[in-house]
Amino acid sequence: MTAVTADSQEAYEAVFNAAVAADERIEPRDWMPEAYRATLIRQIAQHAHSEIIGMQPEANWITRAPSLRRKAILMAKVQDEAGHGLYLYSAAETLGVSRDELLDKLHSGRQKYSSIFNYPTLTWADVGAIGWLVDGAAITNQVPLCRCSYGPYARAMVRVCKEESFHQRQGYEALLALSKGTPAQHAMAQDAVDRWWWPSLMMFGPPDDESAHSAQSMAWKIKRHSNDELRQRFVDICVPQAESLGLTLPDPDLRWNEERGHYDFGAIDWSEFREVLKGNGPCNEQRITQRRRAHEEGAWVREAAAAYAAKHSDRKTGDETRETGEATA
Ligand code: BYC
Repeated sequence: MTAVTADSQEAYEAVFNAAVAADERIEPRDWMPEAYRATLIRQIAQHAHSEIIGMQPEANWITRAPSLRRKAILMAKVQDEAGHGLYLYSAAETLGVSRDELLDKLHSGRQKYSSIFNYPTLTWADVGAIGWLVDGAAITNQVPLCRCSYGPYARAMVRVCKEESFHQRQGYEALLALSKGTPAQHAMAQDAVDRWWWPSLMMFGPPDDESAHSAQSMAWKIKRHSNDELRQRFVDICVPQAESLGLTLPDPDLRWNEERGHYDFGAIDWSEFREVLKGNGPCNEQRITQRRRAHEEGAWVREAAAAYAAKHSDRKTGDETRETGEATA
């Protein structure tokens, strides 16, 4: 971003607006409007929280995966989600908030995580449906975020999307195996898709005319597409994939619209979405209780890591002192 010479607020704002208009990246040390910073903190924190809460429904199946191969794959995937949380908390920290503060807001319900993770994983097929639909929806939403105007978030998204694309394929492959298996396995796959389809469409957020933040976030080039545009893109991708899987999407109104060049789909039950956001989804309480417990039980790990880092940095200072021949205080 070009250096700011004038010190007036308008001059800073003009430089910021010009950088956004020119598709340049805003970096942590650049001046930015406070509302831009707050919007990014809200979205990135919510995204980070979703990654770590999202570990729970899938981790539920690690001990019961049907083979060693499936278990190894699932463990790697759940571990990837933890990694995504770490990149995202680090990106949020560049905006001047601490990870402790963000976790505290998650644990006290002052920040959200994605609605999708408040649904239970009832059978092994749910792991496949999450990979195919939930990770698929996440990629559709996150690929445009690789071009987000805020540099650290955009860069984190590049790696996240590469990993999500593996996740999506493993889910598709696991569902395909079930769909082509015994009639009972096929029925299990169909049941999982029936339960995960509509909540996956809700992941994209409320319809455009009810989306409080979309207009401003798109003007700032944080979001590149509206919630409804991305939802439509996802439906268009999923319909042929469902056909290849030999599974049916649970929507009788789903049909190709030649004129629009898109699939039409049925009405989403937004009252369900609002209830889940209010904390009344099937697993809201379980997810947050488990998260708080994991945080408390992990206190000794954080303390040990901090003590190790402090010891390590003392030793490093000692080494440098020896090298320069300076006396230590
Ligand atoms: N769930 O004005 P809007 C993953 C809230 S993790 C809950 O449209 P915005 C994975 C919204 O926050 C993937 N809340 O908002 C992990 C706002 O409330 P506040 C997670 C939602 O921000 C493990 C209000 O509704 N992905 O892939 O412009 C295993 C009005 O909405 C939801 C991300 O986080 C929702 N679904 O647009 C497997 C992507 N939708 O904050 C997979 C990054 C909306 O004013 N985030 N709300 O209280 C985004 O792209 C945007 O934040 C959204 C919403 C599209 C989600």
